[in-house]
Amino acid sequence: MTDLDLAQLTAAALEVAREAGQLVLQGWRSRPSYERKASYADLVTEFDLASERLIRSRLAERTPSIAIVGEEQGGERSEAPTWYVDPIDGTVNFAHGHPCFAVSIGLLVAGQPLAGVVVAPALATEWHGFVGGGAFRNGKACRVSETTELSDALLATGFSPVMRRHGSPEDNVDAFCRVMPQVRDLRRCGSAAHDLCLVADGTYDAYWERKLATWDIAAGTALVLAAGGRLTNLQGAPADLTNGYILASNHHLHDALLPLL
Ligand code: 2AM
Ligand code: CA
Repeated sequence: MTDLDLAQLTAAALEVAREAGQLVLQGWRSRPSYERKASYADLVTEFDLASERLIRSRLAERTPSIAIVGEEQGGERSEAPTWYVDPIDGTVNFAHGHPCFAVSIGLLVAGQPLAGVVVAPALATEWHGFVGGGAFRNGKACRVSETTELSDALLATGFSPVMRRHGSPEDNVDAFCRVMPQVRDLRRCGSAAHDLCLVADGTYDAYWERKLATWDIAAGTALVLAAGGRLTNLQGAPADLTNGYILASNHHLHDALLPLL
């Protein structure tokens, strides 16, 4: 599909994400001030902005031929190899001092997630990998789980601010209520990038969400695929990372979950 050196690109992005993670960690639990973007639940802090500036300048030095699209500064979407940067995924958590937030950098080529790095500095945990090259958690190879029964499964989901706008006909609450009684338990931790990494490393057996942004999921979906997982939209068709309706699973539970979502 591509003659990019995915191992080299992933290694470069991991170093950049680590540096951004250390920058962001300095602001964690400092009660950073924030501004509301589209809604009361869609925030930006000075650390989101500083993290994206740092990531952009480092990526431009290290991988000058790869385009960049970031949550805070935008960029041009195309079929060409592009880094999708979320300088802090889980900004609401970050702003409230909750540890589930991450720096996320994913590589898309023709819309397909091929490589990803996610660094969660307050959890001292990082994931990296690329499709065909495996996935790694803190440097150790990881894979999706082997769970085959919903009753044995730990799942995760989320409610993006777009989804939660009052009166949305596509409210994820209905799906949450259908899945909850069928599974061992269901988490909602507020960072899509982190949730996807926990599918990739076998902690969660599956994760779904609606209306995410491409930068929320570019890295995490690449890691799920690198770790042997399955990724579709909520109808079982190929996932479209531009509209952000995704189900990521360990394969075994995928077909049982689709009708519930
Ligand atoms: P963020 O913190 O980078 O904004 C919560 O379930 C998830 O929704 C997080 O990954 C969060 O990412 C994401 N999210 C927040 N605002 C969003 C928006 N306007 N569109 C899509 N996803 C969003
Ligand atoms: Ca963000």
